[in-house]
Amino acid sequence: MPNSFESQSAPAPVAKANKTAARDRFESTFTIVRDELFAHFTAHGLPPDAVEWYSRVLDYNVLGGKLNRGVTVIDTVEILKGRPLTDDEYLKASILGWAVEFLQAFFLVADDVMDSSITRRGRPCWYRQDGVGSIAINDALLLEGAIYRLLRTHFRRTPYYSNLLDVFHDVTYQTEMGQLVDLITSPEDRVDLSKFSVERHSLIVIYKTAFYSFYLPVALAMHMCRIPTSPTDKSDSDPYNLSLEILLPLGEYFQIQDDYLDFAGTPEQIGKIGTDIVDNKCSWCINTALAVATPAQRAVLDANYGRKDPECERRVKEVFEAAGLRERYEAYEREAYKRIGALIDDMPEVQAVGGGAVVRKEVFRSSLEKIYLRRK
Ligand code: GPP
Ligand code: MG
Ligand code: MG
Ligand code: MG
Repeated sequence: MPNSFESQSAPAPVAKANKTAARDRFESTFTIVRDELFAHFTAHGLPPDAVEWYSRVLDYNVLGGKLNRGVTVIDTVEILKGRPLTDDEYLKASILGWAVEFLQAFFLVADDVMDSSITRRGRPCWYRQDGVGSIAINDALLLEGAIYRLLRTHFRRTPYYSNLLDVFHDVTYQTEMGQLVDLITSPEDRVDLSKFSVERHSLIVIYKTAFYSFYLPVALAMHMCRIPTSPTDKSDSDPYNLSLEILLPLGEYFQIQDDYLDFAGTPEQIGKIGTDIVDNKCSWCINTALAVATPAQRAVLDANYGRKDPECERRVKEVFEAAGLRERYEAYEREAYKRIGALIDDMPEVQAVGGGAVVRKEVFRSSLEKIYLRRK
């Protein structure tokens, strides 16, 4: 009997082909970004070995992912404009898309060091490559610096340049706040499962993931389409606040998928070896298991969670299985999809927000469909 995931129908071939074409077109613009950044390096008189190092940093860390965040910027600009983009609009949207992918690369290089991860996107983590080690910290910072080069080159003369800078700075800071809480909730040497809670988990994942993965691509597209902000308007009528009401729950759902796949996904499938159990992470899995564990199971979790020992990890996984985590996750995913779908349904079809610009709920529906039932 197939479980409910397997029995879900696969995306229609045409939709899948469109998705691949959109991703390929976006990927083809990477050379523009790459060449520009090299030219800038060279103009500073950096020697060939430095340019070569930078080239490896970019190719290894910016490419190889799903590119969902970058493609979302382009998709959203298209939805907001309600027509195919001109070449200039496409280029601008793709530069913003790459800027988001550089932010993601910056975070992942640094996160893998902090989480002592082993593989990423099916290859060793960058810091574990021969001769890299702690140079990865500087490489992460270079990836971040590249964002502001790209923005300056392509947007300095646009009236919304400062909006782009603000949103990148705000979202980066929010992600770092989330990463801080993630890290201090999972000390290596003091495992105390009573410190975990669903409230703490929710705060961690909204800050460390939702702002940069879901709000950022949409907010950049909205700025590019000149949807006005109302800095004094904290109410629901501000389109950016309204977007957050959908995109933060969506990002929370996405990180819960990530937490679940850390336990249930195979490395071949997710491209990384899960480390949450040995890293003592306050993940959806441990919180869910703690809520239903019998006293005996709780004792096993207390004795084995967060220990750098494969046998301890195996015992924790056994409790996760016995606690029915797979079924509970399926139920969670169905509930999240329905709940977020209802939030989108309840929005007005089109929000007129001045200057003729509109926010359409298709923006949010498209983000939800991109991640529903994802297995990598
Ligand atoms: C995902 O956490 C969150 C990030 C990658 C943001 C990191 C933020 C920094 C400021 C560096 P995760 O550790 O669960 O991701 P993964 O499972 O991909 O390692
Ligand atoms: Mg990690
Ligand atoms: Mg992490
Ligand atoms: Mg994870």
